[in-house]
Amino acid sequence: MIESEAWGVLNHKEPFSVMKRVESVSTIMNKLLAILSVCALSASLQGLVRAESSECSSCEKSKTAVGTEAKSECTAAQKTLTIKVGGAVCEASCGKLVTALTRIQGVSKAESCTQSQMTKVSYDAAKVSECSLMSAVKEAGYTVEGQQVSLPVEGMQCGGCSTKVGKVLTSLEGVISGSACHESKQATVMFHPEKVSQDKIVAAIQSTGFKVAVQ
Ligand SMILES: [Cu+2]
Repeated sequence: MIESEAWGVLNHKEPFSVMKRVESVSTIMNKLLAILSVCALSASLQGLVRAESSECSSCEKSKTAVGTEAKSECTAAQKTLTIKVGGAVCEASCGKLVTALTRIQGVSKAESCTQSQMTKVSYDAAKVSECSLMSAVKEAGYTVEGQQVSLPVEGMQCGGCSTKVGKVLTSLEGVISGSACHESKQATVMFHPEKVSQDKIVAAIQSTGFKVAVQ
């Protein structure tokens, strides 16, 4: 495939006839092939990295938005908190909530959706804790109705496996909703952070025999 692409490039490149005097056809073709394969390799590598660290996509965005300042925040301590917030039902209240959150030191990005009432906060876990973020939401006059996490689950092969995981999740005290998908290899759980911890959720999933890849 790469070879035919290389021929296409060769046939359409105009400066090729000039270069022909200096270098032989095979030398140039070899060089082009080398360049093409490097491009293809780096593209596939980028794809791989992107697929593995989808968590980091939000800080990729903030990097381009805020510039070099945000670059240092793209570390292992970068985390995302997704919560369902009660009271943020209009553009104005969502805006107020987002402003309150982004004012906190360590928060790189906050976004809120009026329709789903979901608020997503990207933060540096070394600077601010999940708990203080939720306190800030309450202080701003809103309620935390639930926290949502997506956990990578290994070993699910079919719908039966995901149903098994989903069942154990929904039977857990403090879990509002929970489901798993064997295709995306993910479990998505909405829970009351005061009633059940993320560790307990992970333990419940692992009790079904599937492994949760710890983030
Ligand atoms: Cu199965």
